[in-house]
Amino acid sequence: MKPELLLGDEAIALGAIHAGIAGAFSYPGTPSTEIFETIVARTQGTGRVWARWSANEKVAYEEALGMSYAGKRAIVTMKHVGLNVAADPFMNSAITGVNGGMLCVVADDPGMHSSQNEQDSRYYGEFAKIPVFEPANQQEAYDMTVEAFDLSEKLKLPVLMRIVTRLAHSRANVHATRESEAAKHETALPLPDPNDWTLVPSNARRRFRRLLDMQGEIQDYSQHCPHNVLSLAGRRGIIAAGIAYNYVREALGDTPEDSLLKISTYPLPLGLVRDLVAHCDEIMVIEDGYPFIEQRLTGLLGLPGKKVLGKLVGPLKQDGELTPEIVATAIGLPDRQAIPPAENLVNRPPQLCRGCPHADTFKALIDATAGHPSTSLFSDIGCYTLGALAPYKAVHSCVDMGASISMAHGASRAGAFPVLCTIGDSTFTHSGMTPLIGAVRADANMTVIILDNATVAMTGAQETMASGEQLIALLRGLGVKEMHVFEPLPRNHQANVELLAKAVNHRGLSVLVARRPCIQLKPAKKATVADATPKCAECGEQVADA
Ligand SMILES: Cc1ncc(C[n+]2csc(CCOP(=O)(O)OP(=O)(O)O)c2C)c(N)n1
Ligand code: SF4
Repeated sequence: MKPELLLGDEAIALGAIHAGIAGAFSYPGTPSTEIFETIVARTQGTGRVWARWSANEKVAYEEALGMSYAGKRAIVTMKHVGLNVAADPFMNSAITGVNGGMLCVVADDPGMHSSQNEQDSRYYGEFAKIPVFEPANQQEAYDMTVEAFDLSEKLKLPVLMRIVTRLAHSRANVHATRESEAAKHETALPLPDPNDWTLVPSNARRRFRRLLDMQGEIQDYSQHCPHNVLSLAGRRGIIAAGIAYNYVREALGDTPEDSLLKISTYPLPLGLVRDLVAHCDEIMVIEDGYPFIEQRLTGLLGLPGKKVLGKLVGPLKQDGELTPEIVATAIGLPDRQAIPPAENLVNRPPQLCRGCPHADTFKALIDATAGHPSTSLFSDIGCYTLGALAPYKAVHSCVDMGASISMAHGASRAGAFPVLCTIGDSTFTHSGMTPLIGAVRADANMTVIILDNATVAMTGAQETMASGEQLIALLRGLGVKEMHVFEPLPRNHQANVELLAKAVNHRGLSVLVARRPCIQLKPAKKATVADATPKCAECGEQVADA
């Protein structure tokens, strides 16, 4: 079979299809988005795989868990912070266990290329006490995905796969050798015992005991997993995990003088780690993300008689992403310079596209609040977060998805005035609806501006859950009374400033919807997703001169 040149994300997608998944569940987030998109592209029209974006990662996880309960294989994918959102079902699914094989793939982003933190998902795997896979390259990403489903079904536990940006978004040849296995999983497994899945305390205690009792079996799998490889040579040992193993191999060549332990599964293969430590005087741990392995190796008191290097005592930094150059220097090879970018490539700071509807909303907001020097504007996460940068400099906080509305509510209760928040249509259905219910009930003194550009623009224009009149109906259903729609366009600027100023001065909650499609949407999509002429939801009149 001819190899295919695949992104790490694409390799995982192909592995999941070949493992016989019946469903893929996800909420977009860089660098994980392409896993789901590849599954959709490669299975479209076959009727074999259900794949629609979910409202958020918790929903995606639970949908996958439901499919697993019903006896079919399911994959759920997300970026690292998505697992915070899905943490509740994630932790509890380790107690219920799974029926059909279930794999959760989480893409970490060391270096924060497009994220608000660089948390390391391996801690979640240890926290839930389930097996974790960390592929070192695209071929392993494919192979391990298929193996993860088999393991999940064997142990009746969910399996976590942790990847990082560089693996997700770089390409290598992949031999997809397991295609024929998909057919074996077409028939659903029998339904499980409901007592195992109903986590009332008596059942949960019994199931947690089962999880604890299985730890030996999980450790045994890790110990014998062929993806963990120990080669003993010199008295310096290097432990390298995931993609960091590639960097080490690139630096050391094919016949390294050092002893080398490649780690690709967790819990750590204890026997292999012990053998390396016994053989070596000095051990260097190289891992992308937090010093997860290093910390477990040294514990509280260190390793008597051994020198351990890595991120805790150096030479590696605890923050940022590893690169082949950083790793080579840490190992003690002569400094290598990364290939510099072409001279004619200028550094371009992120900014809103020219003609972006969010830009017109921020311009109107700035003018509407000009008389209020103590304005607090809580933003959310999306393209509009760029309202924090020049020339707008209008945003005062951005913490996590959905936080704009809840933080604004909290600030208004502390007496802050005026309090505004901006939230995109996708972020609103992801996690903005619940805090809005609270703000409506309490008639919080704040102004919520929902930026309805009819798409999930920031992650590549995926479909949004509610836009146009659907969004208005949703807001009405949540009990919003004071509500207006405006179209953020330069020609509407003055009318929009007046509308916003009125809302800001209104005592109590007001909700405004800035409705205009993202200019990057294809014209056909724009026409179908946005209602042509926005009408004010409150009075029914055409807004401004749209
Ligand atoms: C928990 C979590 N999941 C996913 C993401 C990735 N992400 C950032 S913003 C965003 C949604 C943006 O859509 P929207 O709110 O509609 O704003 P737009 O970009 O369209 O302006 C997503 C999915 C994230 N940062 N955090
Ligand atoms: S992609 Fe769309 S929403 Fe994002 S900055 Fe560009 S025009 Fe604005």
